[in-house]
Amino acid sequence: MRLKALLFDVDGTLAETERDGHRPAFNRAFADYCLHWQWDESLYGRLLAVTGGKERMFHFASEYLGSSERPEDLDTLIPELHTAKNRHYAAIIDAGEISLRPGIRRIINEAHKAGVRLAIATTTTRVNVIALLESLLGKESIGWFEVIATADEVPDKKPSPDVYQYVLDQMGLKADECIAVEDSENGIKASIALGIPTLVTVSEYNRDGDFSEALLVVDNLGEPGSPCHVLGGRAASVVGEGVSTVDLPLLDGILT
Ligand code: XBP
Ligand code: MG
Repeated sequence: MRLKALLFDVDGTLAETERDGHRPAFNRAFADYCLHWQWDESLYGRLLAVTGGKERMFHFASEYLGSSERPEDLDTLIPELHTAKNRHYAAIIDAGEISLRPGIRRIINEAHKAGVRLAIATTTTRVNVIALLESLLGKESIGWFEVIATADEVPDKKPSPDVYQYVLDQMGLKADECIAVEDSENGIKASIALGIPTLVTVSEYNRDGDFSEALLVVDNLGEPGSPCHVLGGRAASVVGEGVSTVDLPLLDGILT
């Protein structure tokens, strides 16, 4: 098999974590601090253009608050809000309110069994990734990922390619031996900058992104009885419209 590793983004890719996970967690943290900030679904969609929870709050404070509404101690406040937000996020995950997207458990199990190496390449904070993996894939799944690269290891966030470079370096892999699995334009910019072939599984907040550089674009990875749909990508014509699930033989076949 030419395919040596699958490199997974987290938010939007493994699970739809943004609308019903991070977003309400931010709002609960704002309420904890008696801030009258409220991120509704549509505002949050716009704010997602900024990757990283702390960066997103700084951006909101500078672009959406008038100078009289803007707290003076933002440099102290925002890290505290972020810690509170991540605590609320873990509680939401623990309560079982978020599920894996279709086909994710299947392809991770397939790769694990076939000896295709696995890694995480995300801009999210490490505690959030561990909470999600342990809760949705099981505690043992942490050991299946050879590298879990997060904002804690790599501060420069996507679309910077740094997190992917870190993963390739740690695993001693070349870009063309891997497939990155992403859901967003910022994500694919990061992977494609290094020439990593990228499978895009479009998420609810990222339907209109520019995915023209993708190897393949699908609506999800599909499950037996619940087929996925091919939306585009360089390999779309090779794969054809009849494909119902994205699996390892399919990915290996289009990695040319
Ligand atoms: C998603 C993000 C993150 C999360 C919030 O990144 O942009 O900022 O919205 O997580 P990815 P933090 O899709 O690469 O996982 O608050 O931990 O930043
Ligand atoms: Mg993502």
